Amino acid sequence: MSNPDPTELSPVSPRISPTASPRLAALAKAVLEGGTKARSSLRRRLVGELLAKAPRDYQTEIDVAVERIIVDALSTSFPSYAIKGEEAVGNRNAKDGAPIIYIDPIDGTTNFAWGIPHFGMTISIVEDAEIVAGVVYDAMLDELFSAELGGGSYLNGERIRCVSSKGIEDVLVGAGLPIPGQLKAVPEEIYFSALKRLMATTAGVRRLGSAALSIAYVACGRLDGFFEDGLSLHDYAASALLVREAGGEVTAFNGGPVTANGDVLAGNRVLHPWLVEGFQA
Ligand code: 2AM
Ligand code: CA
Repeated sequence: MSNPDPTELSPVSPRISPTASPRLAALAKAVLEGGTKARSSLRRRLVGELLAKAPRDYQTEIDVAVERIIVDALSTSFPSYAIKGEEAVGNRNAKDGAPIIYIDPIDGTTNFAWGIPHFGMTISIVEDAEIVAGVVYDAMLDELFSAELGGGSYLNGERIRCVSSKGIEDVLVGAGLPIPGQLKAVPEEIYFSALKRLMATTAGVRRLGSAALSIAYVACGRLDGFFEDGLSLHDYAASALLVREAGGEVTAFNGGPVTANGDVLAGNRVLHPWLVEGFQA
């Protein structure tokens, strides 16, 4: 009897691209492990159980526990990489120019803390200032999104692509409803006028509560576009790669490269320029 193919022993390989690198497989395995913990821990938490990192910016003990699981899964496999987790559980520096692993153990912590079963878990690798690999996991639906630069975007092993929208009245767009202080790139009037324009003209606006999952939804065509301000690379890096590898666009609100403000506007190629117009004063 011949030896079994080692890739067949891995539960992740059928769920990512057939051409995925070992490092993407490692990210996928780590996020699935973290997902088991998050899924089994979901319940309404009362305010006394939450740590407020800033007003209305929460952390639960599960954000920390999941990040620990992910760091433990990755740190020995990637000894030369820097690690930057949102909860800073196992952050470490590395040599200048080393790749960086970004971890957001729970994206949509407010949903998670209130027991709402919609949150994402996301890990990405940035190398030479470029997002080169990323995974986003919906632990409640067991949906694993993954992408690698030049390798396409996948959802549970199936190739995904942005949809090509037709009329503006038939598009569904996700958007963040900012908490005070979250708007960094534009004044409130501009942000709310962009939202109002969508409410007046499109099929609807959705505020789902996880930027990582909403942007991944643009990649697979469940949303036509999405925008939110004040995001960090932890939140959006993997999803931005998913959209680009699915044939869509990800920019700042002004159509240029995303900056440290974290204003992220994702859309399919037809809709994206129209969304950018909504932010012109
Ligand atoms: P988080 O849950 O990891 O904090 C919700 O609007 C989306 O914005 C989530 O993806 C959330 O990520 C992100 N976000 C960014 N900055 C935030 C903040 N200060 N407070 C709450 N959510 C924030
Ligand atoms: Ca988070």
